[in-house]
Amino acid sequence: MTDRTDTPNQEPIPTPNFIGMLIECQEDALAVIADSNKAADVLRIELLGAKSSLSKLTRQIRLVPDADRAQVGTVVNDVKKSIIDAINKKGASKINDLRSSFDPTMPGIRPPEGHLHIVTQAIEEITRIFERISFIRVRHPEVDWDWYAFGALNMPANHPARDEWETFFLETRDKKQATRKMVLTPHTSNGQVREMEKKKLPIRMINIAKCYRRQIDVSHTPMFHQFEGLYIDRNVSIGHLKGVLDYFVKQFFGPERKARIRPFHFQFTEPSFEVDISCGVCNGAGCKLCKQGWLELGGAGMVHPAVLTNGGIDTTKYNGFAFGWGVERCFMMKAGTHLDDIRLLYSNDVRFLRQF
Ligand code: FA5
Repeated sequence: MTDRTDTPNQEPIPTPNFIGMLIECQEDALAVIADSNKAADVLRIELLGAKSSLSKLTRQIRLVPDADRAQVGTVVNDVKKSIIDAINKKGASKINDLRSSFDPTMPGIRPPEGHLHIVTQAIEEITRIFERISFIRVRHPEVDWDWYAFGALNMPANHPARDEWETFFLETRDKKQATRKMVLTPHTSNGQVREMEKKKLPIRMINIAKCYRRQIDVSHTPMFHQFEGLYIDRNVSIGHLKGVLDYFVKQFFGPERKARIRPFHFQFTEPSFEVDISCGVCNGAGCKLCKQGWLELGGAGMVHPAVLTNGGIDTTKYNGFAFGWGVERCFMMKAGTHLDDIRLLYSNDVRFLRQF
């Protein structure tokens, strides 16, 4: 498009010349609109904006004799209107073109489908397995009073056993403004006494929740999940505990995987055990993830009478067992996952997550 105002002009412009230049500007603009595929907004800026040839020419109207300015102004307005009309018409015809080429019966483009995170999938599977033997999934706080996480579990303040949980503590104030300790729950065992306080017996609880500890390496993350089983009834024995653990291992890991129970110590169970499963990465030969072919999944034991008493349960009539295992560790040990670093689960790398 020719710019008729390239050279700043201070000389008077005869009215017919100015009108001639306006008409040329209009013709150029209409030709641009006809040939261009640009959007209406872009054309509006290009042809009518402050830097357009028309605007620059209009600014020179002061060089037209005073007596003719009103007449020239009318021509300027007409030229502008014709350009605006042409741009609008072009925009409308583009939409009509699109409308006529749009076939609503064509199959749509399917958006990519995601899936639940693998830890959520594992939680759902674990829930289903325990539901089949009448355990009920419950939820308890993931930020809880120190009492439920430790005190009620037979670990009074300053008890050395608390150190094993590498806990994040929060200082809070209760209703009376007294300082009280809360914790980011380091295990799901805080749900034990909370469940007993519901006063509904027998208890068949499966509590799955987030846990937090100051730990990170190939088999530890600062946030992970545990599932806590609690069974309280009359005449519960270690045989019942072993039966439930065997049932879970066969259902979740497959009939060929082996579990073993080792004597251990927890303040809140007596006797206590740790449960290991043969490593699914090295098939028991030993690798960087496991300890000589076995990976610890969690703890278990018969609920300590002090814990039952803290939950208001009559220990002359009732007893029970509890277990608490890591969800991520269980998922890693499942046949076919071949995961040798727990941190991968939370790396949020979709190339990794899409595989499951
Ligand atoms: C406990 O937390 C006990 N509350 C378990 C228990 C419940 C014992 C009921 C008796 C009766 P432990 O600290 O060993 O125990 O943790 C249990 C499991 O949680 C571990 O075996 C492991 O599978 C998982 N786990 C613990 N810390 C982490 C972590 N930082 N990252 C990932 N998984 C973890």
